Amino acid sequence: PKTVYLKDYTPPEYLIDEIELTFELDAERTLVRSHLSLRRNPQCHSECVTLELQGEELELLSVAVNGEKLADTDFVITPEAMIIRRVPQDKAFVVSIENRINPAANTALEGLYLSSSMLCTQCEAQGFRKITWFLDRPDVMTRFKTTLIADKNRYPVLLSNGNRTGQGDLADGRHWVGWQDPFAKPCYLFALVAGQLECVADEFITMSGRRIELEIFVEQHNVDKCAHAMQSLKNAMRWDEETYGLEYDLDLYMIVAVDHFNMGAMENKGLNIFNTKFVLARPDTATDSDYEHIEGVIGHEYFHNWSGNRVTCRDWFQLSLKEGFTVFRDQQFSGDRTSPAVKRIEDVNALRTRQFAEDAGPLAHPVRPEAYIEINNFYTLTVYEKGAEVVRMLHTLLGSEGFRKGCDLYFKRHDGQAVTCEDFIKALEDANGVEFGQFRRWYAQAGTPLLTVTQHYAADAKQLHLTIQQSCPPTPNQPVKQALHIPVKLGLLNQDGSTATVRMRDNSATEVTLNLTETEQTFVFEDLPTQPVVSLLRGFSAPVNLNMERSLEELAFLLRHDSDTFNRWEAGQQLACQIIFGLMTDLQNGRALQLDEVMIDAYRSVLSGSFDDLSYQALLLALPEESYLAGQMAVIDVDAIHQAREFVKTTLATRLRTEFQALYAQHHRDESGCFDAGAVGRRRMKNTCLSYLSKLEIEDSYRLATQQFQTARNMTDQMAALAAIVNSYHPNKADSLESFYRQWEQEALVIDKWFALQASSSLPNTFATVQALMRHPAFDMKTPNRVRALIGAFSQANPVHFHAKNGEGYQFLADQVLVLNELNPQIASRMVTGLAQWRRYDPERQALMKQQLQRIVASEHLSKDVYEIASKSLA
Ligand code: HT7
Ligand code: ZN
Repeated sequence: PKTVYLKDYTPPEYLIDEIELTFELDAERTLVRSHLSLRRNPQCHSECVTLELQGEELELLSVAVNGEKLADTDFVITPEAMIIRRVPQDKAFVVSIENRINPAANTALEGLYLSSSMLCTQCEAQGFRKITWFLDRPDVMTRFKTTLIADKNRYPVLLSNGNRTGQGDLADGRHWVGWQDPFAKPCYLFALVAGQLECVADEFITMSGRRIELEIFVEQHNVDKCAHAMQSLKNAMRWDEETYGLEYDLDLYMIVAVDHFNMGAMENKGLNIFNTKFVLARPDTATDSDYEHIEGVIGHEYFHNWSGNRVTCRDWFQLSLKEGFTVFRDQQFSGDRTSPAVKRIEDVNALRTRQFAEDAGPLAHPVRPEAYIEINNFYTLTVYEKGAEVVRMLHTLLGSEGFRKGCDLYFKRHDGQAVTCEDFIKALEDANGVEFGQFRRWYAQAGTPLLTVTQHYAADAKQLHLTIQQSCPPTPNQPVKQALHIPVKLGLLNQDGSTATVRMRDNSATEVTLNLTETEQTFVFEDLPTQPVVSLLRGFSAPVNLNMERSLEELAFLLRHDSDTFNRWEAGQQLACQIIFGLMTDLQNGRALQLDEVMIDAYRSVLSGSFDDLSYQALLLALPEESYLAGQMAVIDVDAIHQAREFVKTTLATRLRTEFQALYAQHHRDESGCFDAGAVGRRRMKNTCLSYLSKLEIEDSYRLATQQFQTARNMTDQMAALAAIVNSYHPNKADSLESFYRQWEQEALVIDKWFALQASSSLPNTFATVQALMRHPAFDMKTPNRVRALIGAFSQANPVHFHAKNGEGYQFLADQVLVLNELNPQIASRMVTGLAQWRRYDPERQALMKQQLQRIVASEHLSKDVYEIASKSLA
């Protein structure tokens, strides 16, 4: 397959000012008629007189230029394009095309497809070319006029981008609706939806007093699960006005929820299409985390209206321009809506466990990649999450006001344009009169930098000398790394836990941001009568690994006293990590395990502390995840990690049982339907206690879990109780799973939870359960949410069983990848990532994983998606 390079970018030879699209919709035979108003791009001076339009898997009926039908000799159709040999050069012209497509056969869910009985589209990144021939690239921005025609009974609702311009009935039982989008947009933002849908409507009055109609379309049985999504949308609209001064531009904002979707949601102009998972919520069907994710994703897609739609990407290498920036914006929004401390910890946790692994493996790539085979493979944690960290660092360096000034200039300067990451940085620079020369390297250089920190306290001079070295391991195609500009936030603590003043030369403050720009730099802090405790990289001010020697006592001290909420949590994580790694060494050397009292005391003090934010307290009690611990090891030993971590959890539960029981009782009350921070926090604390207590494997805990399971009136509590039952040797496990299934059989999203919970259990026989679940009547390979719930959870959230020494997990995954490859290449290639980290394991596992990757690469009919991930993993 062909590789596309950023260095080869050239502007388009033609532009399409307008498209008139007509769809005669039918599940199996949809007719597409399109009139493209084209002209030569004045910026492009090539001599070429041909026109090449992208199109795939289309049946051509006719093509004409300026109304004259083309003869077979006037054009060529290849599997990927239509090449018209000669088109007018000196004036605008119209290309008219008629083609047919089969949405029902489209299991890849890209282009126009059938989801349950509804027709819908997904055009990002290159799905429009599966609808009709077009210049399918984001720097071609076009005004769309769309007419949808369909059977009125089967498809009473017909939606597309922009404003409704007309509608009417046709003689043959069909009807039509016309749509016009006044904003020119790239075709990846085109959307249509047709189906039997109910509309939940509301309105929003913008800051300038305009009335916007808000409409959420769902299937009839989901109408009672839209209130939270609607409220989230209104919250997001208000927040973007207040925080960025950005107002919505059309008079109508529509969201449609579909069952079959490859990702979370899509920001099509005025017509967002969402995975049902990120719309539907009722207290008894969705957990508190689901509620938070819905608000986050609704916000994310809404924020794209400016960061992505009004200002879009010049080419797909610039994807992080819209995605990194929009993730940063949705993180800010969610932090403001819930708890900034908790949100930051959750985001960093996800970044460090997942993105850092990507950045350290064979699929590592810069935030702005330089080459791809299949662009769909580059909707990655690096482009999204690391991209957001890069924007966050710019925010840190400029401060809120400076950042806002820069964004104002960016949106003003580039409104209606398709631009680059460079344009974004330039706007921030110009608005603030600063220069980010070296900082740009964050966009081009892959890999996670490592900061190695040493300190020296000179008592007589009352000075602390802090030396920070930066390095970055090589990544594919980038053997040598350059120094980055890294903002490092720092605070100092006195021995009694109070804040020490940070004095550098003539400046003093309670906290500073150090600008690390060299490979090694020493910073001197003055006027410190006693040696302070350093709190470094506060708020996780840069996406780096930190290597700084700390005693358990020092970490316990920071866990008690650090005023930075992120670093306080981080101290607890590092304390747990050190202890777990010590226990793993004991295990490997056959020594009896014993938990250090420092850990027990530290957890006791968290349990007995007084916290306004109970969600934060619950996070302080969460042990580092197995995947985070794995990321810290040279050779990952999944069994030792699991055993050592379980030992810590069980010992904490045993030693602090009274405290856990008391807190459980204190926070246990029925607040179903209540989603304020207080109620969510109480549920989090209570369920954290339940999770610890279930490790005791005693009658008392079993009773607690059963009681909660049977009486819960909200999904957070019911799911937490079921998890406690499923992840222990609870005697009622089978019955509970069965009754849960029967209770929720009709709710697909709840059944996804039921699959995922079983697939991720570390208890014996899970692999057999997974195999049985693959044959369960509710399992369906064509539904991405189900595939992620079963195959994804098993291969990505069950290290002990997926990495079973006999290789059965690997073989299972490869089998499923090959089946999925035929149905849905995007989902198939996402599943391959379970094997990508093969070099991190012991030689036996390496060989087994590699063998499955080789088997995948050698198989016939491999999609570009799967080929790229599997072959790069092996390279
Ligand atoms: N911008 C959207 C990306 C997306 C997507 C990409 C490839 C294939 C399917 C897709 N569905 C949605 C989502 C977002 O980041 O907002
Ligand atoms: Zn996005």
